[in-house]
Amino acid sequence: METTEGVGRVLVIIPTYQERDNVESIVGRVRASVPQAEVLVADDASPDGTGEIADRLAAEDDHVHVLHRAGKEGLGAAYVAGFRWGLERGFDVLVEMDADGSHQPEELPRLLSALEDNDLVIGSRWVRGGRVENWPKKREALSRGANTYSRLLLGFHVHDSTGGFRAYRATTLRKIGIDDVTSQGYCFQVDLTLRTIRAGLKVAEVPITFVERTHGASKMSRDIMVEAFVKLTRWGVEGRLGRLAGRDPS
Ligand SMILES: Nc1nc2c(ncn2[C@@H]2O[C@H](COP(=O)(O)OP(=O)(O)OP(=O)(O)O)[C@@H](O)[C@H]2O)c(=O)[nH]1
Ligand SMILES: [Mg+2]
Repeated sequence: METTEGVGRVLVIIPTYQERDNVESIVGRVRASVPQAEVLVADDASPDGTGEIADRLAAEDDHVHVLHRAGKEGLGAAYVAGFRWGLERGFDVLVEMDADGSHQPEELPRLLSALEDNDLVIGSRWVRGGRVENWPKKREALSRGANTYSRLLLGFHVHDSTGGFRAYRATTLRKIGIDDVTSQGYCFQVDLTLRTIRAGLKVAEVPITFVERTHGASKMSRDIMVEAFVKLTRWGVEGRLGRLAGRDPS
């Protein structure tokens, strides 16, 4: 069996909003795939009872925890709260993973072993060996387009900077600082990628198979896409102006 000893204590953070039909299965799969890791479900008071199901799972298993948040504040805010929870409790590695089954817990051991030589490991759909299952062509084009845009504009070499299946060392999060992160959707992932690279830390991409959700509804919205486009463009322009003026863009 794969161990996580090489990277220390691992916390897998799963943000949830209206994931009643997914939460039990995803938590169970994480516990089976990386038994040493602990799980934190960060629920934004889902009206469908996701938080109560998570409470039951936590009562049955001391490696499962629940962070109940007052209301829906977005993915970024849920992760920042989850990271803080884990950093305060001395975890060495903080993993981000969706609840909807798109990110497969069985691929986690590969991400964690890559973290032994890196500061951030991103599960990537858009490197050799990575793929998506059951995604409409439109979603694929959007994700590829957003990633190409980020890469060209921000000048980094990451192929899936919007991807949300990733593992951070605690030292990485402490160094880049999370207290002033306000980005929410895909933008949150790009924001933290950029911070990690600008801090001079090592980022690796590991190929994953991303599976479209089969239960529940997507929380992806027009606002999230607009936020990503506006912020990415701003960071790109600011970075270029900074370089022109001979300043460090960070
Ligand atoms: N706590 C919390 N979790 C959220 C919020 N918005 C989304 N999530 C969770 O974040 C994860 C990703 O959201 P999804 O709706 O799957 O978004 P997506 O993966 O971009 O969209 P699809 O590919 O269509 O599923 C899921 O586990 C959601 O339940 C939120 O406001 N608060
Ligand atoms: Mg999803």
